[in-house]
Amino acid sequence: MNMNDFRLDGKVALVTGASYGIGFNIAKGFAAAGATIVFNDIKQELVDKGIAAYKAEGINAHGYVCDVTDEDAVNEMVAKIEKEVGVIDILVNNAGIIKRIPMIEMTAAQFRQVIDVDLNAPFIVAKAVLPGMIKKGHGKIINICSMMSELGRETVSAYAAAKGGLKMLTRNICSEYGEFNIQCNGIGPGYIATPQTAPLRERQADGSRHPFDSFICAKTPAGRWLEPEELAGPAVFLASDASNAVNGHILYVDGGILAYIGKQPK
Ligand code: NAP
Ligand code: GCO
Repeated sequence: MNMNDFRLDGKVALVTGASYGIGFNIAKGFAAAGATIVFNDIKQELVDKGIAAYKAEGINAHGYVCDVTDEDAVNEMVAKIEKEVGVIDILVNNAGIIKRIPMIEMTAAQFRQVIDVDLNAPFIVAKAVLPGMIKKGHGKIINICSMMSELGRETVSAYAAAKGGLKMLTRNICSEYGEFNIQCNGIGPGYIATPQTAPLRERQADGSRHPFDSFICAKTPAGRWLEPEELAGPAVFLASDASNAVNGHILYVDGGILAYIGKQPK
C-alpha cells in the first residue's frame, strides 16, 4: 500500500451545503489532501460567506448558488462546474435539514420538505454527476447519513425516514455503478456541534445544561459531543483510492454511540 493512495491531488470534489458546518470541514480535509473544492449553498450571501471562509483557510473554493431539491438547477450547476472547474470526481451529499416536530403535529408538507432535501436531493445530485464519473472511469459518492439511519427518537420521524432511505440509496448506487469503478458509501456522524444541533445544546434559562446535551454525553463513550473537524479524516479515506474496495458501507463516526448502552445515571 502506498500512502499516496490517501491523497486527492488532481481530483474535483463537490460538497453540497458546505458554506459551514460538517460540509465545510469535510471540504477543508479534502483540500488538505489536494482536491479542488466546489460547494453550493441555497443563497448567494451564504456562498459568498463560504468563499471568504475557505479563503481564510487558504483554499480557493468554487461556490455556486443552487437549491439541491431543484433538478433543473442541479443539472445546470453540474454542467457549469464541468465547464468551469472540471468533471466531478468526488461528490459529498451533505446538504440537509431537520424538523423536530412530534409526528401527529407535523404536516405532510413539512414531512415532504425534509424528505425532499435529505433524500430526494442526494438522488438528484448523484444522478447528475454519475455520467461524468462513468465517462472518467472512476468516482466517489459519499452520502451523509446519521444515527437516525439506524435509530429512531421522538420528533424526528421525517428525518429518520429520510436518513434510513439514504442508507439504502447508498447501497443501491453501490450495486448499480460498482462495475464502473464508482464507490458509493455513507458517513453516519454521531452528535456533532454544528448550527443544526445548536438548539439541543442551548443553556437553559437557569443556566443549566440542556437535558439533551447531558443525555448525548451519557450515550457517547467519550462523554462529549463530536467536532465537525473529526469527520474530515474518515471522509478523505472514503474519497481516496485507499478505499477503492469499500463500497455500500455506512461508516459511523459516532464516538461509539451505536456500540454503547449508555452511562448509568449517578
Ligand atoms: P447545518 O449546519 O444545518 O448545515 C446544513 C447545510 O445544508 C447548510 O449550509 C444549508 O444551507 C445547506 N442546505 C440546506 N438545505 C439546502 C438546499 N435545499 N440546497 C442547498 N443547500 C442546502 O447542518 P450540519 O450539522 O452541518 O449537517 C450537515 C449534514 O450532516 C446534514 O445532512 C445533516 O443531516 C447531517 N448530520 C448532522 C449531524 C449533526 O450532529 N450535526 C449528525 C449526523 C448527520 P442554508 O444555511 O442556506 O440552509
Ligand atoms: C437530533 C439530531 C440528530 C443529529 C444527527 C445524529 O435531533 O437527534 O439533530 O438527528 O442531527 O442526525 O446522527
